[in-house]
Amino acid sequence: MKVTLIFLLLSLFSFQAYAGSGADVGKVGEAKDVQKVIRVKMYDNYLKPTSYKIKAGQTVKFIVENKGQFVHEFNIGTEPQHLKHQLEMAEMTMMGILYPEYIDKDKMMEMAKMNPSMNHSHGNSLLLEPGEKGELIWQFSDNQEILVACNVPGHYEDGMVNEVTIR
Ligand SMILES: [Cu+2]
Repeated sequence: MKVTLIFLLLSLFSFQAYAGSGADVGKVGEAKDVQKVIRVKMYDNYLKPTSYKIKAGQTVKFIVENKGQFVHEFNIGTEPQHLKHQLEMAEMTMMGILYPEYIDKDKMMEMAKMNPSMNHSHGNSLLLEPGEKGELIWQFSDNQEILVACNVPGHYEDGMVNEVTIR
């Protein structure tokens, strides 16, 4: 059980933890390299804009706001990566960390203490409560299969998944 928890939280905080088995979709970018800023609003259950046009190698800053009544995630990955992450999100729900309207952050932090490598909250994903705003800087690869999605249980199936066109 303990091992499962560490793996789960590691996956949550660090993209690398589950990128190993998947395709290369890029990496965390640096503020000085930002070439494009995209504002994203998350609703119940869809994202705006609904598609993104990005150049291969471009560093993009996403300013993401949760305008919905439920917790939503902004996550950059391929379909297999999203499907894998959905299992972890479902596990978070079962453990009483992730609720439809909020995240039990104390519980999440308590579990993160078990592994010091979880200190960096940067990655390919933002998990936001209603009203919360977050930023993510990502340098895209030339992968044509990249999707932006929310992996909160049920939301992907509901249509919270958008295509990224890499030119
Ligand atoms: Cu969602």
